[in-house]
Amino acid sequence: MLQSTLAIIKPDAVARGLTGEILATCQAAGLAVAGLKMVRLCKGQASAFYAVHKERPFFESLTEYMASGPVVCAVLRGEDAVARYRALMGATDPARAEPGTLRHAYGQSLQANAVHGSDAPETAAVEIAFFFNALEIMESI
Ligand code: FUP
Repeated sequence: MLQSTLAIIKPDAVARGLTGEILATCQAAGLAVAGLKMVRLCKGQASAFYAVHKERPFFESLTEYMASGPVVCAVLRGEDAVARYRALMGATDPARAEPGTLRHAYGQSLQANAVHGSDAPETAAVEIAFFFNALEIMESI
C-alpha cells in the first residue's frame, strides 16, 4: 500500500552535515521525498511532538535535545513506507542497530540516534500534520 511517513533528521545529525547523505539513503531505498523543511523547535514544541513520552524518565532530556538545534523534517512516500523506513532506521539504540541501518551508521547514543520515523500509519498522519500543511506536501512526485 502506498503510504507516507514522517522522517526527522535530528539535531546531532544535522549539525554533523549528514542531511544529504541520510536523504540520499532514503531515496536509494525507494522512499521518495514528498515534503522537506528545516525547523528549529522550541522546548514546548518538542514536548508537544513527544507528548506520548511525557511520563517517561527521559522526556526532559529528549525534548531539550530535540530543541537544541535545527532538525530536517521529510515526508517520505512509497509502498509500505512506514515499515520500510522503520527498518531502514534500525533499532532505537544505535548500539543495537543492524549494519546497513541509518542509526547504525549515524547514531551516537540512545538519545542522539540521528533519525526519527513514525511508528504506524495513524501516527504518521498526525506527525506529518504537526510539521507540514497541505500545500507543502506533493501529491505526486
Ligand atoms: P523510536 O520509535 O525508535 O524513535 O523510539 P521511541 O519512540 O521508543 O523513543 C523515542 C525517542 O526517545 C528515541 F528516539 C530516543 C529517545 N529515548 C531515550 O532517550 N531514552 C530511552 O530510554 C528511550 C528512548
